[in-house]
Amino acid sequence: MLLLRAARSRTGGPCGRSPLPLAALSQVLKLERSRRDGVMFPLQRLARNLAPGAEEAAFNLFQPGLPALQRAEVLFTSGRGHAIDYVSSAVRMEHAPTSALPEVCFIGRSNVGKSSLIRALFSLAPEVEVRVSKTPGHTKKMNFFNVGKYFTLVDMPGYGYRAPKDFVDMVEAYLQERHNLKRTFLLVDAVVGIQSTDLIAVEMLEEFGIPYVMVLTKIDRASKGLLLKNVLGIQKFVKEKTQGCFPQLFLVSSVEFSGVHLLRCFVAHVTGNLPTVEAS
Ligand SMILES: Nc1nc2c(ncn2[C@@H]2O[C@H](COP(=O)(O)OP(=O)(O)OP(=O)(O)O)[C@@H](O)[C@H]2O)c(=O)[nH]1
Ligand SMILES: [Mg+2]
Repeated sequence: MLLLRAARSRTGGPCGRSPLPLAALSQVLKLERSRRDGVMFPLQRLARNLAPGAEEAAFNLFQPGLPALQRAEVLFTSGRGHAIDYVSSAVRMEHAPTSALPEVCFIGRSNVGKSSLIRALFSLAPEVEVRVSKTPGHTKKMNFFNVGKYFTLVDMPGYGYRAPKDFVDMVEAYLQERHNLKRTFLLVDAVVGIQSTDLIAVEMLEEFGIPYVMVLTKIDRASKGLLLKNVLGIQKFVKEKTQGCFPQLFLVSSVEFSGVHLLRCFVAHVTGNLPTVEAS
């Protein structure tokens, strides 16, 4: 569940959270080179472990330079005249806020790390509190956030274990009816890879013809070898079995902030707020 803290906390009041280490690019840039690359571009960093001559195309499709990452960070940083706000929650489409803004949503198995990732993306707007839980099935409603006048981000309840019983009705209706939906982020646990319930989500997205992106979560929990194995397996799956999935995977750790800066940039890009993204 997501709660908006009092506006006064924005100025560092009693409710405010201070930004976490590595939440801002300025902190990441102070790291030594290989650690910095791992935080900013975890997938490309992993590609260094590929066998010589291996196909690398799917590792390098979206690789923005520092100026684009910095422009995206500005969008994700709240300030005077640029509020990042929790809007409302809904269990049915009739209750979803009407929005003309471009929208992105985050779906995936319960406990895969959707709310944690959104909290990491919003870490430079400490007044927005995104609650996560050790027990699966925490998020029970669709939660809508506006990022200034630029785009809306939606946190979804998870499927699988203890999912709300009307999850399918809720998310299916949302995916079919939400005309301003620009991209769906399908989160998959990097340690265990694609599970049978994830295949149901993939089938749904493919059937509806909705453009989506796979995000591998909790990469801090996977060894480099396991991560590479799972990445190669999922890349093969995406290439052979999907039409609507973006061929590049996004790797994230909401604990270590790996991939979070790149994902902010991709969200800004797909919502039309960063039309030109120069390569790094
Ligand atoms: N190590 C590690 N743990 C994570 C990461 N992301 C999330 N977690 C943990 O995973 C658990 C579930 O995280 P949530 O963000 O609540 O998962 P969710 O997908 O929103 O779950 P539902 O709301 O039930 O659908 C929590 O205990 C988090 O602390 C990560 O990147 N690394
Ligand atoms: Mg959640």
